[in-house]
Amino acid sequence: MGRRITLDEFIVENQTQQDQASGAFSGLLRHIGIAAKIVNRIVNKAGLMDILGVDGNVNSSGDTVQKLDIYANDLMIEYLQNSGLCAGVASEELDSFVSFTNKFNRNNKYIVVIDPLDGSSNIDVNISVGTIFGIYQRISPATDELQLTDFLQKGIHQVAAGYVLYGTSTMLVYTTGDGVNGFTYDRGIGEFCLSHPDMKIPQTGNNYSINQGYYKQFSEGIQQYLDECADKSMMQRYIGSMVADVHRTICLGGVFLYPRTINNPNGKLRMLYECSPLSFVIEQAGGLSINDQGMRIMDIEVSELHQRSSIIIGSSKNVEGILKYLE
Ligand code: AHM
Repeated sequence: MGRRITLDEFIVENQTQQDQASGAFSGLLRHIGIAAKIVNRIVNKAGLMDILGVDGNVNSSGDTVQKLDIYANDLMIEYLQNSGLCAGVASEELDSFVSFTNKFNRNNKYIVVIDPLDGSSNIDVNISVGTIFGIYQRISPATDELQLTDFLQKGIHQVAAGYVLYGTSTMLVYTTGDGVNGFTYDRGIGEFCLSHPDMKIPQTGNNYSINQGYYKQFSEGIQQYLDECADKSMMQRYIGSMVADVHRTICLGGVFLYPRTINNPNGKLRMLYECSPLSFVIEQAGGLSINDQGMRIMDIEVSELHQRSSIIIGSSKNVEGILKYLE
């Protein structure tokens, strides 16, 4: 077996091929990779440390905070700050964005949006969780303070996005707008190694992924679509960790849906931290991502940090096939 390219080597090689990839941008991706290794280590031995269970608080998005959410959040922010390459971060776990004010960071042109530990309610029962990130260029001049508008950007303005899946193996998958590549963590050498070059989602697939328990809360159109899936005996698969459900969808084809419900009339998932980054990845892999009104997620205006959205994301033919059921 030949030697595999490491994430660092891949980033450096790509940096020379891409105009937009300055050294700073590549360094930022590398630091996300380093932080992911540490989160991975902690997630792996969470049961041995006193970091399972709830923290006792509710975050800005209204979710119960797990101890590991806080741990992953603090760690990611610390690494992004120490990278000296990022001007600030908005996290699903924080009410507001964080501006890095030290002299190494304040003039940087990139900002990061992050869901440090997606699906964390699954962690206590040893089910896969993930980290999701998106990188944007700031809008405000690098000499000024960061503004809220630096973060309220549509998905199409992302310069990179990706996720880390802490699953049966740990994978980092990312795009810089030139296809999608996946790296599997090799514990023996402590490196992410290229294992899934140029990932492509099948154009169509037999899996559909949705929380079927909300059936009665969905619109009539979504209910009809689900009835049709059942009539065709399609495979229903739902982990309840978006990263894991979307990763399976990329690998096998099919569709992941989190439509509006009565309890979540705007959808549950967060535009900045979950929907936009994963939409960028899936589009780059050849798939589609829309909301349940048929609008492309990446084109939707973002007016608040914790804006929620419905989402239908997956193989192009599956997503196109759902359009006729939407209002
Ligand atoms: P979290 O950020 O609190 O972990 O919530 C996000 C998760 C997603 O990973 C997943 O797709 C969804 O919530 C599951 O929601 P539900 O339990 O309503 O099906």
